[in-house]
Amino acid sequence: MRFIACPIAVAMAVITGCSPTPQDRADEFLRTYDALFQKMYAITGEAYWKAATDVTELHVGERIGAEKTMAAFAGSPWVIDTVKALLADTDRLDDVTERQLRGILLSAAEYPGTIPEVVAARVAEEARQGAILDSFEFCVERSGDDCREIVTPNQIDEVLVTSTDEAQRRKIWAVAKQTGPALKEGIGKLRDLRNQVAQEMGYDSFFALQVDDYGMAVEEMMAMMERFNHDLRPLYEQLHTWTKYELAERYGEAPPDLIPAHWIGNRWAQAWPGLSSGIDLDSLVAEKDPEWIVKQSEAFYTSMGMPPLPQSFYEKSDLYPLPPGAERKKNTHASAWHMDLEKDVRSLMSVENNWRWFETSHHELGHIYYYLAYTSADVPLTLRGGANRAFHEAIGDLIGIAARQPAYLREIGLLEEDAEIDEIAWLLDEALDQAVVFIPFSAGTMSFFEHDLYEENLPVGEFNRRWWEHAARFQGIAPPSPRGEEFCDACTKTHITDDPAQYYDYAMAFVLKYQLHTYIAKNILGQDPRNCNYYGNKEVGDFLWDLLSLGATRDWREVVREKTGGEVSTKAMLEYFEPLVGYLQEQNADREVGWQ
Ligand code: X8Z
Ligand code: ZN
Repeated sequence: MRFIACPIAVAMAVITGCSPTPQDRADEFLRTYDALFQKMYAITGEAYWKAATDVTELHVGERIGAEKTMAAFAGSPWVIDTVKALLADTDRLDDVTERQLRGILLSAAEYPGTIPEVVAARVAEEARQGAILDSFEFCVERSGDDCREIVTPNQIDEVLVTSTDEAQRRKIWAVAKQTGPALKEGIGKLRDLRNQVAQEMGYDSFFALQVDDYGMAVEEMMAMMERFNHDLRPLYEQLHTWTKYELAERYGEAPPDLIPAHWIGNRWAQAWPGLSSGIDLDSLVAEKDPEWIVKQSEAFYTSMGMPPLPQSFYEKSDLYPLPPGAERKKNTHASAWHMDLEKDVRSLMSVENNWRWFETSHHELGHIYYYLAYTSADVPLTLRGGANRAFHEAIGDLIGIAARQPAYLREIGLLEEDAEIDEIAWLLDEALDQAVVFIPFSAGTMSFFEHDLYEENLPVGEFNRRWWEHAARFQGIAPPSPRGEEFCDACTKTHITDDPAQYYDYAMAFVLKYQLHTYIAKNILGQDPRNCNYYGNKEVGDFLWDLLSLGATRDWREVVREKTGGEVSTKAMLEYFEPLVGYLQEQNADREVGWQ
C-alpha cells in the first residue's frame, strides 16, 4: 500500500506547503541514492573486473581506490542515519520501499563510515588476498626459487578426474593445496577486520551479517544446515561406503575408515566424478570445442523463449583459458558479473571441453539470465538480486540437472538415439558428482568452518585442525597424510577469500534446485523428473522468467512456496535419488556402512 499525501515528493512539498509523508521522503532518498550508487557500482565493477582478469599491481591499486570511494558513499553516516530514520516508520512505507531500505542498510554494514580506517584496511587486504589467489602459480617441480613445472587448476582437475596412479594423485593433491600457506595469515587478518566491520553495525560477527541477508539468525541458518546433513546422511553413508570399497580396490588397499581425499576426483571432495561404471560424460563433449559449450548453454535458455545474450556479453567476457606461457594472469574460478546493474553482463571462466565446464557454463549463464530478467523498470536498482542468494546459485544448476537428462542429450545429438542407458548407473553418477555428496561439504565442512572462523574467532593456529575435523565428521574424508598448521587447506577454497561467510548459499541452492526441478517436471511437463526434457519448452521458460524477473522484490519464503509448492526441504532431492537406496544397500550388504 502506498501513502500519498503530497502530489509529488519532498521538494514540491516544501513549495506547496503540505508536509511530505515518510513515503515521499523515502522516494526522494532512494532517487538520490540510486543515481549515485549505480554510477559508483559500475566504476567499482570495472576496476574489480580488471583486477580479476589481468592481475597487476596497478589494477589491484585501482580496485582498492574504487572500492574505497564506494565504501565512503555506501557506508556514509548520511546513508545510515537517513535509512534508520526512515525505517523507524515502516508502517507508513510500502513493502518494496522497506525492502530497498533494508538492503541499503545491509550494504552500509559492509562499510560503516564511523570506522573508516578499519573499512580501508579491509578493502586493501581483500584486494591483496584476491591478487595472491588469482595470480598464484601452482608448482609441481621446484628448483631453488624457480618453478620447473607450473600447472593450472584445469590441469590439476584433469589429473584428479582421470589418473589412476595413486602416487601421481597424492602429489597433485598436495600441489592443489599450495595456496593455503600463502593466504593463511591474510585470512586471519581479514577475519578480524570483517568482524570489526560487522560488529560496528551491531552484529555479533561477520557471519551473522551475511546470514541476515536471508532475514535469519545464525542459529536458524546452522539448524537448517544440520537438518540438510541429517536428512541426507543415510543416503550419503551408503554412497560413501560404496565409493570407499570401489576406490580401495582400485588402489589395492584395504578399505579405510575415512576416504583419503586424494582418491577423489575433486580438490575438496565436494564432487565425486568418474566413479559410476559405464558413465563417462566427459566423452560426450570431448569432440566439441569450448565455444560450442558456451553456445549450447545459451541455446538451452533461448530454446525456452529467453532472449539471446547481448552481443556485448561475448565481446566483454573472458571465457577461455589463457594460452600456456601467457604473461597475463586471471582468476580461474568461474563467475558471472552484472557490471552496471543494466545490460552489461559478463562471465569470467576458463572453459575447456569437459563435463565440468559444460555444467559450469550452464551455471554461470543461470546467473546471467537472472541479471537480464530483473533488469527492468519493475525492479528498483537495489532489488536487482536474487529472491535470495541461494536462488541465484540454484538457477544455472537447475538447468545443469536438465542438461544431463538423457532425453535432452539425445535431442541435441550428444547421445545416440539407441544408446542404452543404465538408469541406476546414471543416477549414481548424478548423486556422486552433482548432488548428494555436495551437501556434507557445503552444509557441513564449509559452512561450519566459516561459522567457527567468524563466530568463534578461530585462532589461525587451529585453522587446519578444525577444517579436517569437519571434513571427517561431515564428509568422512581424511587428508592423505597428517596436515599440520603450516598448511591452511580451508584457505584453498576461493570462497573463503572472495565470497566470505556465504557457502551455505550453495547448500540451499542444491536443495532448492531439486525442488524446482521436481515441480517443473511434475506440474508443467507432466514427465518423470529423472527423465524429462525442458529444452524448447516455452511454458517452463515462462515459469522461470517469472521467477527471475521478480528479483528481490518479494520475501524469499513466499517465493519458495509459490514456485515449489512448499517450504525449503530435502524431500524432492531424496525422492529423486530414491531408486539408488535399494541398489546401494544391496551392494553394501556385507560391508560396514558409515565411519567412526
Ligand atoms: O563457485 C561456484 C560457481 C561460481 S558461483 C562456479 N560453485 C561452487 C564451487 O565451485 O565451490 C558452484 C557450485 C559450488
Ligand atoms: Zn554461482
